[in-house]
Order: sequence, then C-alpha cells, then structure tokens
Amino acid sequence: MPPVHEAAAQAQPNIALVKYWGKRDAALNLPAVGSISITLDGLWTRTRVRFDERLPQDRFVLDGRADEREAARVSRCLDLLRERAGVRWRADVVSRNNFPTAAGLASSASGFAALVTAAAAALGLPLSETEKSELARRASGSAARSIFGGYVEWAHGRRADGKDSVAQCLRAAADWPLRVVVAITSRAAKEVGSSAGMRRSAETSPYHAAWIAAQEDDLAAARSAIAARDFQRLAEVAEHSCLKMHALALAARPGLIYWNGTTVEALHRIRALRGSGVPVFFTVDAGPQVKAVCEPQAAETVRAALAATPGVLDVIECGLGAGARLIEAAALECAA
Ligand code: 2P0
Repeated sequence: MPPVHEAAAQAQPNIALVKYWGKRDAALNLPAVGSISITLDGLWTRTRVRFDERLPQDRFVLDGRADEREAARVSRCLDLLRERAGVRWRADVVSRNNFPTAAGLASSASGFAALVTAAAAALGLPLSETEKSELARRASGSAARSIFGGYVEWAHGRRADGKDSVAQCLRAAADWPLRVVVAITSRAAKEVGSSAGMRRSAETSPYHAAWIAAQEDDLAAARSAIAARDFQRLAEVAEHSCLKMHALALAARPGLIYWNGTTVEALHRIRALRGSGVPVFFTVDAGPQVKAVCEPQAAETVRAALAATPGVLDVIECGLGAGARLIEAAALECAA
C-alpha cells in the first residue's frame, strides 16, 4: 500500500432560518434545539486531506497560512475518522475559502463539512451522508447542515450518544431557488464566539427556557412554509427566530450585542422593502453581518438598497447550492 492517501472536497456555508443557539451536550456538540438552514452557492471551502504514514503530526494550512489556532480542532476532527479507520496516520490539510473567513459567513460550517468529506474518502471509509453529518457536527454544530444542499433540517435528537442528531435535506435548492444578499457591516473579528455566547446565554439569560420551549413550533412553521414555498410565512418565522435568538443573547449577563448601528439600519431597510411589497426578509447570526433572503426577481432591488445603506462595506450575492462533495485535488488551486 502506498504511504499517501489523499482526497479533496468542497462544501458551502449555510445560513440558519430557524436558529441553533444552545447545547444539550458540549462534549458531543449536541444542540439544545433543532434548526433549519439553507446551504449557499457561490461561496465555498475547498479542502485537500493527505494522510501520510511518515508525517510526525497534522498540519493545517488555511488560505496559504499555517493556522495554529484551528489546527487542534482539525486534529480532533481527524481523530474521529482515524479511529473509525483504525489508523494513526497524520495528515497534511490544505484548505481555501473563496470568501473572507471572518466575514460571519459560517466558515466553520463549510470548513468541517469539507474536511470530513475529504478525510473519509482519503481513508477509504464508506460513510453515509448521515454519518458524515454526525462527524461534522462534533467539530462544529452548523457543519452538520453543510453536508446537505438546499433546505436542511438538523434534528435535536433524543439519544445521549447523539447518533440521531444529524441533518437531512428537506427540499432541493432547485425546487425553490431563493437568493441571499449579504451585507458586510464590519470586518472586525467578533468578541465572543458562538460556543461561548451559547454557554453564557444558557447560564445567565432569563429567556433561555422560553427559547427552548417554543422552538418546535418555529421548526414546524418553517417546515410547512418550505413545503408550500410560502415566502411570507417563511419570512415571518425566520425573522422571529433571528430576533428571538438575539433577544436571548442580549439578555445574558453581560449582554451579548452582536449588532452594530449599520446592522440595525439594514434590518429597518429590509423591513421597509417588504412593507412596500418586495419579497425579502432578514436574518443575522452571531456577528454584525445582515443576510437578506429574497425571491430571485427582488435580488437587484435588495442588493441596491443594502449597498446604499450607510456603513455597509460590501455586498455579496449568492444562490442556494449543493451539499459537500468530492472534487479533483487540482481544483483546489492552492499549493501545499
Ligand atoms: C446557526 N449559529 O444556527 C447559529 C445561529 C450562529 C447563530 O450555528 O459551537 O459555529 O461550533 O457548534 O456551528 C454558529 O455556531 O457553533 C451557529 P459550534 P457554530 O447557524
């Protein structure tokens, strides 16, 4: 057998419409609530994993630079795959994002979905999408969703071992090709990451129990809106879930304020557009960027309105896309 075992994969970020916020098991990364997302197109992470029996340790290069901070997380994720394959080989991992890593676009979701997909293939592990979703979840919760394309639900699950807390596709992207316009309002790294923010919210926010209690109703509403392709109903539940997640975080001690002034102004502009008949709604994650989801014919109007909002630094438009998949290593276009 040759000493080198290699594969490459691509995955895309996803944006939650019904949010994940809170964990029921931090070690296994099991969520306190289920969530529903859309996987994006146009933005991607491409990752090549090369297991080499001669390497003394794992190496992780992101966008051309050795990334020490993320290397430990990458190694822990690879350990799960090595354990399944019954090998101890270390790996050389080269990854590239075609979007800014700190832009608040869930680079950990696309990153770990691509890593698991490439590593499983490199090791010759015949894993199902469901098994890949479980492994990706353990590295980063939202990565469980980026294994799948289109409209995706990640289940809360009942089992203590987390085997049923995996994602599945609810509807293909082509069935309802909505567009997403992202308004970048800051390039600063966020002060409190998602995991720490979730922990603080669960421990100190008086709204935590109310958040958990209502999630099933929001999931049911989003599922039925997606099944019926009912934009107005999806808009209502998605904005509600987003604002509720932020209300929970704002009420933590100390309060988590992920928004800046431009974020708030962009939300008002999106609301005003919808009020005037434009099919668009907003969502915001654990950072200041605003994601506007709209019907295709409204994309140009939404893009122009966000670009004209004072303080918006850049606008990125994309569609809905596919799940994680293998690619030729040559497509990576970046040297090791
Ligand atoms: C979501 N977020 O549903 C929510 C809404 C951010 C706000 O999933 O701790 O990086 O690795 O499981 O996946 C971002 O959290 O957190 C996220 P971990 P992750 O999209």
